[in-house]
Amino acid sequence: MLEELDSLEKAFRERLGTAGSAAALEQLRVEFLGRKGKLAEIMKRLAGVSPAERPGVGKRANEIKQWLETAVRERAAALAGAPSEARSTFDPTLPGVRPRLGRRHVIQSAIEEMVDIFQRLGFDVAYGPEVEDSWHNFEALNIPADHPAADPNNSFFIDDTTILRTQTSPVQVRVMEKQPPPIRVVVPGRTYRPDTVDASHSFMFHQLEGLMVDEGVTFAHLKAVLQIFVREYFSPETRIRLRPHFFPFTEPSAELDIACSICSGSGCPACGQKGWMEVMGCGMVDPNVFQSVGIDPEKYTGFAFGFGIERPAMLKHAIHDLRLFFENDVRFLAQF
Ligand code: 2U9
Repeated sequence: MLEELDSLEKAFRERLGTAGSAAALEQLRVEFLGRKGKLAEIMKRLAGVSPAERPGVGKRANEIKQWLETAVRERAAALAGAPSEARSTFDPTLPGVRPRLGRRHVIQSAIEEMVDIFQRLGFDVAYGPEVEDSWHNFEALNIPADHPAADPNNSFFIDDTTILRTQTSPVQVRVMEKQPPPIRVVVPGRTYRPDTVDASHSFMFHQLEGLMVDEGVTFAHLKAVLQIFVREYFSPETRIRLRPHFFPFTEPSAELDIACSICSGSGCPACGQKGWMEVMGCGMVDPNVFQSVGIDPEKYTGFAFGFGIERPAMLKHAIHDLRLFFENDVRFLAQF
């Protein structure tokens, strides 16, 4: 009888795998577990088994009964969740669940808007590494090792010669290494300086820098390009002024102010009563920079400019605190 029980279990196993619907499974259940089923038939004959063997056979029969019942239950559950059944409960006429759409970050939108203006003026866009070697970040840009900008306290360093870039200028150096003039390129991207965070400073901020190199490029070209940029980005009436300044990588150098976008130049708290707001630095590429990338400074001249993205974006959108850009508060970000 133990053998009969074993072969019953085996037969059930084989049939279970092929029971592909709830109806087929029910048929199988009746055939094996029903009142007149195969198992019941064997159990009926239990009384005829010798008293010595009876407990063993009874125990085995019970085990098989329990196993069959569990297997039928599990198979029924699997069939209920199967795709063929699920399809029948799907109603394609019900309205869908609308996914929550994200949007561009306001800084990314500003970058795209600015880059678009320069692209229309014929500039290409270039990107480069944020982890930079100090040669591309400092030496090639005529920033000597004893310049305050090159002080290890003024950058995040990885080792003696590897830092997080403090400006996007190393990318223009890489462009000049790879490509002969004429060059017209703008470079947007993240930059890093160990500044204490406040309403107008952050250890990470974005810059956009530009470079044009060709024969006969002059300061007049620089002024025209920046004038057009400012009128496009802020408003067509925006006036600019250039003040002499010093940068190691440009000579001569200047800072560019725009007439205050709040008071149009008459003086207000936003511009500290000056009527002007400083927005960027610029100048003619220093011959030493050309020399370090193997461009002949006797043949070519060039202009360069650079500015932080956050400040013009704050002016344009009347944002008073730079930290808002980076706190990831959706209530703020969803407004742009
Ligand atoms: C090369 C040659 C020259 C890029 C320039 C500035 C002036 C400048 C600062 C403004 C505020 C950076 O965000 S900020 O701190 N930048 O004033 N940047 S000229 O000059 C270059 C760049 C690359 C090869």
